Amino acid sequence: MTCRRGALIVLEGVDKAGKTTQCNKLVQALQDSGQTAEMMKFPERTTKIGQLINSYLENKSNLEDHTVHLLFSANRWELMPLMKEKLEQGISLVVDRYAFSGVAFTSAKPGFSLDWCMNPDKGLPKPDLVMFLQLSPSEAAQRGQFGTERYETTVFQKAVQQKFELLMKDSSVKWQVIDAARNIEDVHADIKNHSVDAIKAAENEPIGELWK
Ligand code: Z5A
Repeated sequence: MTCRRGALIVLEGVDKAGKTTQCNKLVQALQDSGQTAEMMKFPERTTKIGQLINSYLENKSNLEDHTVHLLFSANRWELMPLMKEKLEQGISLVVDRYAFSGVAFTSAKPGFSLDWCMNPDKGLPKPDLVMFLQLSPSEAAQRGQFGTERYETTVFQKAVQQKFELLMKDSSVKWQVIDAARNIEDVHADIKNHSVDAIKAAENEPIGELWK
């Protein structure tokens, strides 16, 4: 590695918590302050695997539950070389959902253990910071109706939230809970502060392996 590496920063959270809004603002703020930063999101719907996932999420096709879980994971693995390359070039990546969404959404379905769900993502680049945007169901409801995609129901989202809470107990991952009920600028200021610290801390550290 010839330069200081970039940091892998992930935003997770329930539906409508503001993940996409905050990822965009964070990348802009980092760039404005002279840092090299780019945004990525999962699922990345443009690849061949991503197109299968997109069709499933839009309820245009059905896939068996184990199969779709593995496709979500494969969608991360297919972008792993690019992610590593960018991090090693000193580019910080701000990522909208990652393996934690993968595990939380599938394990909220009947018959899936957390452990089974975590296995396919073991060894992916480990985030230097995962910020969980916390928002209650009633506050989320004030941000508009659920859309028409699969998983967008109150009951399922509550089950997902509980799975995220289990994942956050894992101290091998650096979690930071963010109160996402505040206005966009206040949430952004908080996220930016944590991110600047994470970028500094990651500079001289090797890229870790998730859940290994
Ligand atoms: N999924 C999976 O099953 N397995 C996996 O491995 C992965 C994902 C990676 C697609 O997600 C689905 O795939 C998702 C999980 C599953 N299913 N669900 N549900 P997606 O990321 O493509 O889309 P999304 O997750 O449905 O987006 P979102 O959660 O609805 O939105 P968000 O990114 O958290 O929020 P936003 O778009 O930034 O903001 C939502 C609205 O709130 C918008 O009008 C904003 O202007 C407003 N907003 C944002 N912040 C605020 C504040 N602070 N105050 C007031 N209003 C605000």
